[in-house]
Amino acid sequence: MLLTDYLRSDKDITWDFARQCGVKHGVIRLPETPDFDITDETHWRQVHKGFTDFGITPIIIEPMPNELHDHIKAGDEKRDESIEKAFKMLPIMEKLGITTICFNFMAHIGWLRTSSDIRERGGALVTGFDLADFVPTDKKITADELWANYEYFIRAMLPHCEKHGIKLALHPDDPPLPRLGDVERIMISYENIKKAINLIPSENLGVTMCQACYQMMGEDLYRVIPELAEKIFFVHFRNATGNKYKFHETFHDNGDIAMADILRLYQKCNVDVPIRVDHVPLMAGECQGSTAGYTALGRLYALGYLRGLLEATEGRKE
Ligand SMILES: [Mn+2]
Repeated sequence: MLLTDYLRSDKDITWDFARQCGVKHGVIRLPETPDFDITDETHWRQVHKGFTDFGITPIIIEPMPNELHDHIKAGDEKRDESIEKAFKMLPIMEKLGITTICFNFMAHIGWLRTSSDIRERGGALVTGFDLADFVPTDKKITADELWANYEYFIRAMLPHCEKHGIKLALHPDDPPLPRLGDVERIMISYENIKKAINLIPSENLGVTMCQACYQMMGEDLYRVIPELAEKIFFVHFRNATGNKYKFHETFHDNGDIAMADILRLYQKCNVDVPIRVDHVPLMAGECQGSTAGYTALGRLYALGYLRGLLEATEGRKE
């Protein structure tokens, strides 16, 4: 598999750690400032050059820029304009060799946790979710509306993705619950994900295998990974413990998933795609800031752990 790391477009210490750990390929988060125009090739080139000058080749963008995607998921009055803008990203990505977009279809409420100070091993702090602590918002959307909005989006987008060789890798909902208050959710089970990626048959539509989401759904990874194998475009190497109603993140070696076994399973199923570590603990001496789950030291540990497991399962590559 191809070891990557998730990097913001403004250089920070995680760029150094990634390079120092041997990462050469980036999953990049595009700038979300008003001066970055996602339809402007020169803006992309500037970001791209920042990475390549540093020795990191961007290959995936994650997430789909929220300035577009929020409208697309909600299906509001800015949807069509947003989809038109999304089309314009694709030829630019093609020119730059960025092949994949990791996207999700959670409307109004995205990745959600109810706490960020649960004690994990040795007092490291992790994020967690407990449905009992969830406070509903005034937002509303139904599963039927979401399915319609999803279909509208991929029906429009896929022909352009096919033309430019860009893959759409669907990330499951996190937490994978059917509703949070009046906000319903649809990418909450293997069955629904299968329905989503088969709705319009295309080689350019597949999944981001966020392992812990499937585990929290209650799915059997030893069934899901072999069945989805050809549709797995990208892996979030993530561990956690609990279930979809109540769970928390863990160190990568300390959750419900046997991580070495899972890497051997990918290998057995010929899933040879980019992989990145996901959601790490806050370790001693660090500040959380606004980056719960994405702090540097836990990531450093996770990267080394993943790199070691990859070498153990695949042999030394360089
Ligand atoms: Mn994930």
